[in-house]
Amino acid sequence: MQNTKLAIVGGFLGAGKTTAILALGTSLRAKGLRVGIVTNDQGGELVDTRYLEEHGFSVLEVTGGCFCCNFDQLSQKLDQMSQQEFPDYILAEPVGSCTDLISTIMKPIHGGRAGQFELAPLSVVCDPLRLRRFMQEKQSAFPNEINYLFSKQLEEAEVIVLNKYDLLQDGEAERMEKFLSERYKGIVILPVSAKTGAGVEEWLGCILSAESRSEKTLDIEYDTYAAAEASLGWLNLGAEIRGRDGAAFDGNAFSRALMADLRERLEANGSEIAHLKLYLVSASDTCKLSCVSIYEEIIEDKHMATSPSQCSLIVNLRACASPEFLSTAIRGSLDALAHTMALEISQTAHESFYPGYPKPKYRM
Ligand SMILES: Nc1nc2c(ncn2[C@@H]2O[C@H](COP(=O)(O)OP(=O)(O)O)[C@@H](O)[C@H]2O)c(=O)[nH]1
Ligand SMILES: [Mg+2]
Repeated sequence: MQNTKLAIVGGFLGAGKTTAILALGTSLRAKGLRVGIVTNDQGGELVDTRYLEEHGFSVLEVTGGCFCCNFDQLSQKLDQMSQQEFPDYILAEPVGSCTDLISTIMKPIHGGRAGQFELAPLSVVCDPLRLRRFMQEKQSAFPNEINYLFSKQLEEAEVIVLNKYDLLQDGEAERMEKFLSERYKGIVILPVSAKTGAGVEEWLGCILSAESRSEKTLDIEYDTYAAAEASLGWLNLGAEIRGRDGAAFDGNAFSRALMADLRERLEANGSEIAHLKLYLVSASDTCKLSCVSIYEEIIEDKHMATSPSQCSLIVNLRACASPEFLSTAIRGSLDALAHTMALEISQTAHESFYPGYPKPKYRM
C-alpha cells in the first residue's frame, strides 16, 4: 500500500492558506481521491475548521500552539486522520505566524517521528498585497520583526504560491515574481488564484508529483522570530446572538457591522490587522467575512440567504495590539451592536493572549 502523501501549506496570516487548501482539496476530491485536512492555531474555536467542514472535508485540529511546539499532538492527529479516513492526501495548515517548518516538522516526520508519510514539497502561500507593502518597506505597518518572519517564511519555501493573482494589475505579478526569484533563489514561484482556481492544477501537479527534497536548515534567529510572534495579540471569541424577543435579524448586516466596527477601532489605535475572521452560523445557513489589513476592504466570503433569529458567532482576530485591547475592542463592538440592532448577545468562549516563545519539540 502506498503511503499517504502529506502536503504542508504554510504562509503568513491571511495569505489564503485555507482558501488554497479548499481549492486543492476540491480538485483532489474531483479526481476521486480521499482528502483529510489538519488545521492549527495558538488557540481554539477556529473559523478555518468550521469553514472547511462546511465544504464537506474531514478536519482535525491541533490547537493551543503551533505544529512544531505541539509535535506530539500533530503526530496523533495525523495517525487519527489516517485511521479514520484512509486519505490519499493530508493537507496541513500550520498557524500563519509559524516558520522553520522544514527543520521542526518535515525532517522529524521524514525521520520517522510521526507515522509513515510521503512529504510533498513545502508550499508557502504569499499574499501579493502584503508583499507589495513589504516591497515598499516604509508602508508596512508591521514592526521589523514581523517583516523578518514574513521574509523567513518565504525563504524556507520549496514552492512560493503567489496567491490572489486575480487582484493584481497588469505587469505587477511579473514584477513580484522577479523580486521573489532574485531574493529567494532557486524556489519555484507559481502565480495562483485560490479564489478563482487559476493556477491551482499547476500547483497540484508541482507538489503532488514531487517529493520534498529540502535538506535546508533555515538560518533563523529565534529571538527575533519570537519577538514577531509576541508582537501580535490573539483573540478567539464565541457568542450566541439572538434577536430580541425572538425576532429575526439580518445576519449579513450584523457581521458586516461587527467587522467594520472592529476594523475602525484597530485602525484608530494604529494596530495593523494580520487576520480578522468572522463566522456566523444559524440552524441552516452561514456567513463568513475576513479582513487581512487595515489598508484593505473587508472581504465577504459567504453570505446568509436567510434571516435567523438565533446564531452562533466565532471571531478569530490576530493584530498588532495587546490582548487586553482586543478584548475591550470586541466587547465595545458587540455592546454597540446589541443596542443598535436590538440583539441579545451572550459570550460562550473567550481567550486573548500573546503567543509564547516558540519551543519546537524537534529541530533537525
Ligand atoms: N481575491 C482573492 N482573495 C483570496 C484568494 N485567496 C484567499 N483570498 C481571501 O483572503 C482572505 C484570507 O484567506 P484565508 O484562506 O482565510 O487565509 P489564511 O489565513 O492564510 O488561511 C479570505 O477572505 C479569502 O477569501 C484569492 O486567490 N483571491
Ligand atoms: Mg487559515
